[in-house]
Amino acid sequence: MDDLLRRAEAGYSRAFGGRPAGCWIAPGRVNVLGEHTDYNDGYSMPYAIGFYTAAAVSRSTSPTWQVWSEATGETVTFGPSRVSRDLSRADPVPGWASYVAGIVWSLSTLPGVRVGGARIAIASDVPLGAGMSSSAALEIAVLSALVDLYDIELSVLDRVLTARRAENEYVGAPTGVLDQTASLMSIPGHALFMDSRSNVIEPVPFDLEEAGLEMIVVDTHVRHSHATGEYADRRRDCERAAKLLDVASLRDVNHVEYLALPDRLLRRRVRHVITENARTLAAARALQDGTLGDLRYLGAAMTESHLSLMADFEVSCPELDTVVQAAIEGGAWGARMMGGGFGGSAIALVNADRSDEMCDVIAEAADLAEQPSPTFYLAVPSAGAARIDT
Ligand code: GAF
Repeated sequence: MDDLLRRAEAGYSRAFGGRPAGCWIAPGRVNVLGEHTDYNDGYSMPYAIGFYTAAAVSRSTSPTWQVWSEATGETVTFGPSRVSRDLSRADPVPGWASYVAGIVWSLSTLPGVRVGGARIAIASDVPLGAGMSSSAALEIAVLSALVDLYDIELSVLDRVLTARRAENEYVGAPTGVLDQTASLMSIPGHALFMDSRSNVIEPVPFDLEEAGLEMIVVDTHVRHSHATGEYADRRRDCERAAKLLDVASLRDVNHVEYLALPDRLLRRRVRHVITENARTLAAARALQDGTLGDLRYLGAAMTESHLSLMADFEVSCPELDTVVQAAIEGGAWGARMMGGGFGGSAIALVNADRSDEMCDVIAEAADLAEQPSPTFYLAVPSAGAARIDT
């Protein structure tokens, strides 16, 4: 963490001179269970990982936003016209800076809120584009900074919704609230049981170390953006099915009712959402009331989740399947693809004393399948966003 903060501050000094008013950090996330459920009003169970994005920020007197990024070495500058609602569609700020511009835009559309200019330096340890929500980490770090620096009163839920709106309406990625919620609200040693309908978030004990377990994240290096077609296609399938079934969202459908859908593909999509919600709810309740006994018993539900995402929701890819199969055959308690899918990362729940061996087994499987050599990370349940005084 010290190194990350130093890099953000040093970047700030190099790009803008002087010292920032403060540093705000926000983490990436994994999701234990509950995939493609958030935009169906359903359940999920993410937690923040110990990889953070840091934003070293100061207010500026002019109404412009200057954003330097360590990853690109470039400074992007934008002004009010480029974050206005109309121009956001016709003339958006391009690339990674669109997440920052989206936050400024989203905040500025809230009633009574005025966001002044800022100088922002970004450094990040969250692997980019690997399905660990580097974009939500960036959004939440910048949002937290602007909210503090401009004394904007915003509840935690409104922060989540403001960040999601930036992503949906400015960047153009039709995502749910999973990533922003995890980045903002996570608690060390816990996962968050999220109900995306009521927006009630309940921390559930998730102490991997105490259980002698580790969660390995395996980045397949297959890249996919949620702003492109397939994620939106799945979302549309769900909305179409809900409409045909005459319900507000797929949260309201049970195992019998969905059989009324004539279209097999839609039935598969709905079956995933129903079973994924059931798995996540059962796991969260068992963790809450202590009946699970041991975290390793979550493994079977994780693997079932993968099969459902692969066969029914069709969002996996050969590289993710290779990782999951190798992990299971190698003795993991469970494994699954994670996040939106079509690439990115898988997670595997393993005995801590076997995690090195597991990485070797997975790397060998990728090699045999002639797929890119994966990168491994440990996902320790960590704290959500914070201001750090340096
Ligand atoms: C991505 C989205 F950003 C989330 O909102 C969620 O839908 C997830 O894919 C799938 O569960 O991470």
